[in-house]
Parts: sequence; structure tokens; C-alpha cells
Amino acid sequence: MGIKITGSQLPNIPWENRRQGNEEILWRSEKNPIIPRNLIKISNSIFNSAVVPFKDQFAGVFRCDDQCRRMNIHKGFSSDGINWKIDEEPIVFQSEYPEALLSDYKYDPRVTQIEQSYYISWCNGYHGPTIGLARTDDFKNFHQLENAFLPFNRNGVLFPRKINNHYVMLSRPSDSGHTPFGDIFISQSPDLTYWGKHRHVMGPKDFKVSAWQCTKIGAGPVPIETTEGWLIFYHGVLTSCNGFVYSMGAALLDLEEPWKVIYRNNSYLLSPQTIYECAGDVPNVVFPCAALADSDTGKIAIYYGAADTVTGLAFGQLEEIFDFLKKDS
Ligand code: BMA
Repeated sequence: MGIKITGSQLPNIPWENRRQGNEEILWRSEKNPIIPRNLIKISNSIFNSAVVPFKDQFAGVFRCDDQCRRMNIHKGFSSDGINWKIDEEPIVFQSEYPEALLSDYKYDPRVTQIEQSYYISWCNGYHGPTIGLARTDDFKNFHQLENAFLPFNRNGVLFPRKINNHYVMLSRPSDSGHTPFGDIFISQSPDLTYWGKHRHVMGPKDFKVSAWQCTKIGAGPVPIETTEGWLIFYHGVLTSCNGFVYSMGAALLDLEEPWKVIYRNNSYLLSPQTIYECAGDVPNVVFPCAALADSDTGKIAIYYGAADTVTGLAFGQLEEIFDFLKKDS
């Protein structure tokens, strides 16, 4: 028996077959960028965003920078995962804790379904970047929880189920600026308020081995549970003479002790190569924040921000990604 996705079936996963002659492990949608920068009236750019299956269709939380260049998150819906209707207004959060609502900016959302609820985690401005957390059951009412961590932290990604009775979150402690370092850590919580049992997962690689991820790394989409471990996609950064270059790789984490890395790519799976990834508000960025997966077929569709301007979609097959990961580790 080969590797299998443990989660649900998703027969309506957005999908395009690989073009003949294309030998890439991940291939891009022919419709890319699937979300243009100006899909809503107020937006300067719509990128680093998250998508989940919702009631036979899809819901999303989108990073929209507006024309004052303020960063906020908006909800949206789609019947096919490709054509989106995104709210003009940012999400309004409620909270029983007024302090928890204080926020100078919101960006880079991820959405994790845990049982019947959807949890949004994002980079929240509270005296510097930290991890904001909220719950919705219907994508109408959004309840903001306490920030998970102290500043400075980014790229908070919740696992889709409890492990050993604890909620589990990946994050990337950082600085208040454009952080020239960064490792992925894991933290555990009995209640989504108090976080501890922090463990190191993985750090940047030596540039002599894998330069695309030698400056810093950060978790991307919600981990995908498979029979061999948690499959994660993450971004890695190279510092070039012209600034940061963001690419995407994959790793497999242990099912019960997800701070243990089983395999991890040396080569990137996707790097900025198309015009919409290389040209935009921040050139040379692919930044994955969501993945859909179909347990029946092993199809995986990854949503990623391109050049901090638009949103792209890439496709891959679980077995091929896994084989590549094993060989390239
Ligand atoms: C990171 C975050 C991301 C962004 C990336 C490239 O630090 O701010 O939102 O996509 O830089 O600019």
C-alpha cells in the first residue's frame, strides 16, 4: 500500500491535469493568477490567502491590502475554488475580551477546520507582529480569541486535529521588521488560550546544501494528514544581492510527535519563475498559505501568494510529492 491521505474526500477539488511534456512535481494552473490584484474595488493586492471546503463549496479568508496600503483580511466564497466573490469590507471580529480585539494590521491568514469549526490564524499587529486566532462556525460570525503568543511571531498554522489531547500550532518567532532569520517551532495547548510544550521543528538549511532556504523558513498551508506522517508545505528564503527570494518546499513530520522531521526537500518544489511571481509589489515571491486535498485520488491543490500582489494555484499528486521528498531529502 502506498501513501494515502487520511482526511476526507474532496471530489470537487479544483484541478487541471499536468500538461504533456511538463515534468515538474508541482504544476501551475493555466488560469494563474486565479485572483487578480483588483478583484475588489478597494484592493491594491490580494495574495497570501487561505481556502477551505465549506458546505459543498469553498470559503476563503483573503489578505487584501487596500489602496491606503493597509493590511487586512476579508472573507470570500466560491463554487469552484477558482472564481471568487470576496467581501469589500474586512472581517469584523467579536470578542468577550476587548484587549484581544486590538489590532494594528492583519495579514497572511490560514484557515484550519477542526471538527465543525473553522479557526483562522494570521499575523496580527499587537505591539509588533504576533499570531491572532479566531473561530467561526458559519463564516458569518467571527469570534476572536486571545493572541496565541507574545510578539514577535509570524506564520502561525494550526493542525487540523488535536494530537495527544492538545491543539498544536506551528509558528515562526521573528523580529519586528523583515526578519533575516527564522526557524519553525511547534507549541501545544489544551484550550487554544494557553500555549506551551514548545519544541523546535526545523531551521534554515546550510547554503551549501539548499540555498533557497538558507535565510529563514516558515510554515504554509495546514498540515495534510497521511498514512506516513503530516505533509507540510513551507516557504524558504534566500538572500540575493537584490533582496529576499521566497520559494516553496515540503516536509513530512511524525504523526504523533510532529516536531520530528522524517523527510525534507533539498530542492524547491516551486520557485518564482513566472512573470506574476517575479514582478509585483514585492518581486520574486511564492508564498503558500492553503492546500486542498482529496483522499480518494491523492490530488493536492495549493494556493499561494505571488509577488505580494496576486494569488496563484498549483497542483500535485501526493504519491509523486512523497517519492520526490524521499529521494531529495
Ligand atoms: C514576509 C511576509 C509576507 C510576504 C513576504 C514577502 O515577511 O510579510 O506577507 O509575502 O514577507 O514580502
